[in-house]
Amino acid sequence: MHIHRYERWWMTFGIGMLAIFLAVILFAAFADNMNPPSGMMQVDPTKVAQTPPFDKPGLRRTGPHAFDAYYVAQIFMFAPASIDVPAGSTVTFYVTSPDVVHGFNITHTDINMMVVPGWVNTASHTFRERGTYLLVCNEYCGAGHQNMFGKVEVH
Ligand SMILES: [Cu+2]
Repeated sequence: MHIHRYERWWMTFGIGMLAIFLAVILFAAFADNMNPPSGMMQVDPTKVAQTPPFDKPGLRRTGPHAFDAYYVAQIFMFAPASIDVPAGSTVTFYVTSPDVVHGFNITHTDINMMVVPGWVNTASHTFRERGTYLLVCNEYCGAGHQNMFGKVEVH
């Protein structure tokens, strides 16, 4: 069977690209150790209010400059609505939802998570600059979505 020269170039190019993509994925997985999350925390969405630590959402100090912040995102509020930490603190956020999918986005940081009922999402940020950081829900979650916000005060 005769394959036109240009056709052969395109096939070589296409197969070459697939080989490069595969090499990038394998490199990230094995050399950079980038893997999908495993052992993620789960929580029964119908029992969030009774499940520690989400039965008492809020800030816990874990070290001189370290905090854990446990949040419940629900229609249409965040609990806690506001937290207060000293500048230079690293805060690890743990968020879950008892109802629908919400967003958890803290402005001027790289914290931007999807909050899915049944799962605990987590991310950390070191707040070096003083100020008030706005926390917003950026996943449309219902009629009161625009009222769903909180804040992080860094003093
Ligand atoms: Cu929401």
